[in-house]
Amino acid sequence: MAKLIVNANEVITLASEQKGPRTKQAMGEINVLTGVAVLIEGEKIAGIAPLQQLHDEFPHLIQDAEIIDACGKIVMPGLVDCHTHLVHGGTRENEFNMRLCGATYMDIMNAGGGIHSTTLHTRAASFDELYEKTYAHLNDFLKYGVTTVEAKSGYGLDWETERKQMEVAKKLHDNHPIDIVSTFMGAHAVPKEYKGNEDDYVNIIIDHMLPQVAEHKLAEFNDVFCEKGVFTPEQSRRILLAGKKLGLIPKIHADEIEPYEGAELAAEVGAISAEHLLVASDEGIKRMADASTIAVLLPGTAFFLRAPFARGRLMIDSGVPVAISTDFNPGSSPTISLPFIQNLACLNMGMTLEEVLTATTINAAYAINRGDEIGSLEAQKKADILILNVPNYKQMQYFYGMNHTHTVIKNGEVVVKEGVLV
Ligand code: IZC
Ligand code: ZN
Repeated sequence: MAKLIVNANEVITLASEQKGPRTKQAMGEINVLTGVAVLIEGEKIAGIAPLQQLHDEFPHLIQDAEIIDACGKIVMPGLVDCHTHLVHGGTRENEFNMRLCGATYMDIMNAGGGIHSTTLHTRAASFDELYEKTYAHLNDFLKYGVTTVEAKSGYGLDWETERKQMEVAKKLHDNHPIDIVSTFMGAHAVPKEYKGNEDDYVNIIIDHMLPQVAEHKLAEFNDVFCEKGVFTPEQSRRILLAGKKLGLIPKIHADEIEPYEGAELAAEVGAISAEHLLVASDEGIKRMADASTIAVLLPGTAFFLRAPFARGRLMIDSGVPVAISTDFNPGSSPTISLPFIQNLACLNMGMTLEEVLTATTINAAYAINRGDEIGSLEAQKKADILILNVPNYKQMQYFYGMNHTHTVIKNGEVVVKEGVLV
């Protein structure tokens, strides 16, 4: 049966003539429609137009469509969270307290905690334990209006566990309403066993892990933590180019803690995106703009690590397409609230209310190579649609720290109603 959303005060479509990720002033053009209804057929959007026009174009569909009354609220595309470390064992609240007492993220990691701590917990967890824990996290994402999530491996640092993480993500993609897009991140840290022999681990990733990821189609992207004390730009380049040869699209954790020419490397290897970029150089930003590399900015991490925020305003003005994401992970950003991240981006990276919507929908979709399917409300795109409990989109960020999600429609099905999972 078709569905028809009526009585929306605003329908924010994010539709545009411009194909590809939005840049510069196009990031601010979100296309706010009034007086229109949204018609859904099966998993897809059939049309968005004034009711009479939909009646004329789709008489049979409209006739017995189920009516969803938006009651003066706003309608927009489902949010896309394009950078998370979704599948992981354990939590790291003790490290949070250590950081509040003065320890840094890197101090903790170098002392064997941080990513190494989560690796121990993820190795120890069974497939079913990881599946159940992550399923609960996904329910929370859905209640906050997120309908697609990218998920990185990288807490195994051995093949068996990396594979387990990606297979958990795959099963969740099949069974949970949220769509999951997988990224292999064997190069998230050098496992303790390889301290002093870092290149041996790099060779294992290149010769052993990447070919299996590609052969078994366990991921679409290949990500590296290019950071002082983790992987050098040279090691990162080798890993990313080896993956690219196998069809895995490069992504980079770039310039998160210390400047390391990660943005420059992303542009050089043709990465789809460079992520974090807290301390990216002017030259790196310029090269990303020239190469159309998407900047995936993660202001929750800057907030939680009390680090300087990425220069989002400068990146947009320089022509870099910007997406924003939670970076959901147990160390540097344990939140699933993409609406809160939108708020941080407005207040700390100089982005406008319109730009943060673009950055969490259509540009985020492009950052995971899904720009043709999701991220905007257009005929023939997936019916991933939110009804938010505000009368206009400007109130979303104005009433901050709240969850305005009222209804979530995923693949044409109502999965959250009045804020509650159905
Ligand atoms: O578990 O600390 N930066 N990877 C790179 C992270 C943060 C996640 C973590
Ligand atoms: Zn990350």
